[in-house]
Amino acid sequence: MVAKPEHAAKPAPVLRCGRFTFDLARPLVMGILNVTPDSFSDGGRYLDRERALAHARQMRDDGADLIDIGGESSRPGALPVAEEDELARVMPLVAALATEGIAIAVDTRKPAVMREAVAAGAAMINDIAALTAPGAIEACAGVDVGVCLMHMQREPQTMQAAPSYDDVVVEVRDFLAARAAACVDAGIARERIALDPGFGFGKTLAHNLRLLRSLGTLAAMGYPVVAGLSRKGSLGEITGRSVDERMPASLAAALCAVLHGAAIVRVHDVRATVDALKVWAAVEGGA
Ligand code: 7PM
Repeated sequence: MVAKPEHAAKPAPVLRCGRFTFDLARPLVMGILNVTPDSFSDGGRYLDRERALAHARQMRDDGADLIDIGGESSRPGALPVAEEDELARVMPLVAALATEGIAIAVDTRKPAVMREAVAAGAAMINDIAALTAPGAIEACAGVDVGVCLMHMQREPQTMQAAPSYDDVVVEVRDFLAARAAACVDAGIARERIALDPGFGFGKTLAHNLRLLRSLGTLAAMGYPVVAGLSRKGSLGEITGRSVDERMPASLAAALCAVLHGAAIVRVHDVRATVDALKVWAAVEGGA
């Protein structure tokens, strides 16, 4: 066995998502596209669609590396959305924005939506159920799409009723490790997998804070870690602010997540987050 010289060039870590290869030397910003019922009421009105497209382009201009587009099915307390409604709401946006060269993540649990999204040029599938639906792994294998595997305890309708763990970090880590292994076994390349502890998905404030402090433990599995804390309830609990007043708390949370090892932050306020990360990078770059 030949010992590797200490100075041997280590391949820079990357995340491959379709035609995009992201350099993980700096944190990535995933912008959340607003497709709430009030701003996108019937899933097809021209003005609603134009507004969503304009919002996505603004986030791209503000420095988002990826734009996450989702139906409503992942919102805590939300009822499942019919497949045809989800497709009608999401696919025109995916097709238009992917054509413009924007890296699009599609937030879905449904294999049929995954397949259509990939066909329309989506770069990543972001699944709050970590590809556990029958056929979901198969929909993402054999194509070059990236996948974000998220941990969730129970279902969105009931998950915040009484979240409980013996050890939240161990349970989240073991679940994500098992899901990543299932994906690798199915032929999804390691470089296409990201992991997410799922802040707020069946977690109390104390659980979320422990997970945030332990992102390094998750990152040690060798996959980039996604952190989604933007505007979430835990930030409201800490600050007493309503959801539309949580931008400063969200910035602090995103920065904390990066300091603890997150490679990707999923945020609403792209421009402010990019500025915060630039300051952090300038400080670290001088070290
Ligand atoms: C209402 C409440 C609407 C909460 C939407 C939400 C995550 C996600 C969501 C996350 C990944 C939100 C959530 N959260 N996907 N989808 N990680 N990968 O705050 O934390 O956006 S939905």
